[in-house]
Amino acid sequence: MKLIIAIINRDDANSVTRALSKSGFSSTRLSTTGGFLMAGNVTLLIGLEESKVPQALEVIREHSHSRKQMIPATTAVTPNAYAPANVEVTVGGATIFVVDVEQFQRF
Ligand code: 2BA
Repeated sequence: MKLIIAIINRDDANSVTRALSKSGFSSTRLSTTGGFLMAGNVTLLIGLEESKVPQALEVIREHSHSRKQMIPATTAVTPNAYAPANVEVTVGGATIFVVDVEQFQRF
C-alpha cells in the first residue's frame, strides 16, 4: 500500500478532490501553508494500492494547473539597488510525494 501526499493550489483543490472521488479514490484534505510564499495551499492524503498510483497521479495532474505569481523581491534576496521590486515565480501544478505505508488499519 502507498500514501500519496499531494500539495496543490487552493484554487484547484475542489476540482482535484471531486475528480479523485469520482474515480473511486478516498482522500483527506488538509489546509496548509507554503513555507516560501506563506500562502495557503491544500495537502491531500490519499491511501491506495500500489497498482492504482499511476491512475491517481494522472487524475491529480489533469486537474492541477501551474500559475505564475509575483512576489516582492526583498533586499535579502536581491541586494542590488537596481533589482526589480517584484520577482515572478511559477507555482505548481502539484508537488507530489509517494511513500510506502507499513500498516493500514481502520477500527
Ligand atoms: P511554497 O513553499 O510557498 O513555494 C511556492 C513556490 O515558490 C514554489 O512552487 C517555487 O516555484 C517557489 N519557491 C519555493 N521555494 C523557493 C526558493 N527557496 N527560492 C525560489 N523560489 C522558491 P512549487 O515548487 O510548485 O511548490 C508549491 C508548494 O509545494 C510550496 O509552496 C510548498 O508548500 C510545497 N513544496 C514544494 N516543494 C516541497 C518540498 N520539497 N517539500 C515540502 N513541500 C514542498
